[in-house]
Amino acid sequence: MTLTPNVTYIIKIINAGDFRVGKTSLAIRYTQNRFSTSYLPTLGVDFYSKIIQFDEDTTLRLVLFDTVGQEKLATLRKRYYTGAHGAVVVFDVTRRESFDHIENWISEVEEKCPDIPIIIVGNKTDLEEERAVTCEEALEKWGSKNYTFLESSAKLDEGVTDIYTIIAKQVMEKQEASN
Ligand code: G3D
Ligand code: MG
Repeated sequence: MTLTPNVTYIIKIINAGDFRVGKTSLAIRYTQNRFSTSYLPTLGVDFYSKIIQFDEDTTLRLVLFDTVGQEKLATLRKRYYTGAHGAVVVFDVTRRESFDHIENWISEVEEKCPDIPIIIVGNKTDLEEERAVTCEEALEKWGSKNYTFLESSAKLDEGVTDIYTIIAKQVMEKQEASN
């Protein structure tokens, strides 16, 4: 973590998960408070940033790194993981396949960034009628001591702030413990 004027720490958060689960939408919702229905992959932006007041004397700049269509190209993802402090692994609650792939994404994150906090997110809860994975099942599988499981809707702005507030907290706790 780097010390800069006005910002106490810069924290790099990466996202992972299948294509179209809502990774970019979550990052845009959190940093710009909007939900874009335009064709997101063409944006070509690879990170989003937001400054938060963590506690009375700590200001954090969260830098959310976003894959821009590299979900299918493992070789392109290597550089992306470098130096990450935390990871958000996303699936789409309406697509079981994306839930089944969580394991692979976690393995890759843990291989490239051993020992960073990981939050698992079931996104698109607004599509309740199309749900293919229940909250209970996901919680049972991933809500263990090692991971935090949360649900969100980038569209309705539900649960989004929690994701990044909790991961920031976990990163800071880890940092304090290692100091
Ligand atoms: P990705 O970055 O993981 O590839 P995107 O995913 O953020 O590009 O989102 C993929 C599609 O899912 C987009 O649809 C986006 O609008 C939609 N989406 C993302 N989050 C939500 C959500 O919480 N609820 C619903 N209903 N849709 C969501 P389009 O069709 O716009 O490309
Ligand atoms: Mg994207």
